[in-house]
Amino acid sequence: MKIILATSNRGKVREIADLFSEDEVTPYSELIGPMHIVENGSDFAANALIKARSVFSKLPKGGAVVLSDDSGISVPLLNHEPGIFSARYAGEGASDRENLEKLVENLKARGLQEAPAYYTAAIAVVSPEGEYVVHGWMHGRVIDTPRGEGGFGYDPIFIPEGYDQTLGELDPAIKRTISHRAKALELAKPIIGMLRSLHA
Ligand code: ITT
Repeated sequence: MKIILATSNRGKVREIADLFSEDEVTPYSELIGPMHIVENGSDFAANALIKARSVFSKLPKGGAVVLSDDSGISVPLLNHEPGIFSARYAGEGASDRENLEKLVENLKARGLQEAPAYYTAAIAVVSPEGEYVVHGWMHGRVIDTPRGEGGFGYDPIFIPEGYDQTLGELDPAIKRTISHRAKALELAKPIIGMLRSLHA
């Protein structure tokens, strides 16, 4: 089945395509060009639905199934920042590196070399038959010194529970089994399976 991804984040596209290898996964921009989507929801689920609905509404009516991901990292000792603002923590249009550096600065400003943290992913699926949202989480800690070049976003400062290396250093195969996105996509799989049988 063709799944249209409502994301412009190449790191997400890579991870989602790896986890849905049975299906044809296409980023929406290849079909309808780039879109500016205003993510003004008050939580991850609302923003995931906004993205998936925006893309769904621009596609020809019929068999399209759109999947989106809204995700971020939260640090309880920093009032759960950056949370839903993870992509724009250092300002609108900030790079992954700038956002990560702002988080490191804020840790240091509180005298913290590390702090507990968790990633959240909300995955929305929008299809002609209905809308669905599922969540996944990955717990661990953030550190004040980036390590490794793997993954994307905040991965060079995030150490998952049970590991000593950051997601920037660990094999991507490990992230594929333990990540917030992997867990949410595991729950999305039966939904996609049901839609696949309807669209076959
Ligand atoms: P789309 O809205 O186009 O999907 P985006 O990057 O703007 O792309 P979000 O609004 O969901 O996506 O913001 C997610 C941010 O959270 C992302 O830019 C990263 O900084 C961070 N993030 C989410 N998942 C991550 C992961 O697996 N590893 C590292 N950082 C992650």
